[in-house]
Amino acid sequence: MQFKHSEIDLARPSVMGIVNVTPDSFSDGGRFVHLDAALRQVEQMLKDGATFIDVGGESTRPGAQAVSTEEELQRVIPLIEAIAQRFQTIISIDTSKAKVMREACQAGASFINDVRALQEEGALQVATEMAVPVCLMHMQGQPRSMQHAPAYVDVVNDVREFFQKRIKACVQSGIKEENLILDPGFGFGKTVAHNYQLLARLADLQSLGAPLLIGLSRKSMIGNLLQRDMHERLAGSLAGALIAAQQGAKIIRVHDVKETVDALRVLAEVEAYKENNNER
Ligand code: 8Y7
Repeated sequence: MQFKHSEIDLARPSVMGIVNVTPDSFSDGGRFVHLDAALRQVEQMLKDGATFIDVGGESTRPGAQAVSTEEELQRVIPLIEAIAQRFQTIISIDTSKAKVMREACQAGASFINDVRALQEEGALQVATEMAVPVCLMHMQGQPRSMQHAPAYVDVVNDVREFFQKRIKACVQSGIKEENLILDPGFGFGKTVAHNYQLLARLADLQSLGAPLLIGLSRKSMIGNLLQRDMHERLAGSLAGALIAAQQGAKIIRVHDVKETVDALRVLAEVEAYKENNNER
């Protein structure tokens, strides 16, 4: 897959490190202290083997309130500029807003990660103009209310049909099909059962032809199943990452880069033997 300054081989899964710039993270010290901490986090993630850094300034956690465009820009643009200046990596902008997409790409982002799959006003047009790879994520409803009563006929088929429609809209708008990445959106308008049904049949989404990105790091599908608090979900998250990678997921979005890279390396070693008659 071709990015602004680099090409990524998606034959093996890559890791995307999550860097959130949301209000709780600058409760004290203000924006400069925060920027510095975020840069140190990015540096560590890159040392640990991340290929992508996903920068987000809108909280999309269940129940989260909307953020204004100006606030979102103030959160993400200085960080994207600073990352682009210091590091050689692929910066992903996690946003649904057209203006944030444009300014983030101008500041150095070369990947758009949109949990609303380019359905907000102007987003499709800007993503087309920016001509960067785009992740289209599936969400039912909106973050504020999406977990109230998620319902599907068949979650895997419904998500697949959603992707077919969005791929068509994107291609009609002029986005190259090879620049599209799909994500089932674990936790976004889905019960725990829906999430596991999707994970169990992730391979079924492969036939749409686009690389799959998945994010389940520390999510409630892990926490609820295991009865674990946020900071006790690493083992469950690693298991989920490997299950997804074994079904062909190409980009794994995580908080714990080092551990995920290690887990994927063990899988890659086994795959190498399998592909070579159990020899290396
Ligand atoms: C995802 C995501 C979040 C995901 C993609 C969290 C921004 C919630 N989750 N983007 N964003 N896929 N593509 O817990 O699963 O990280 S935010």
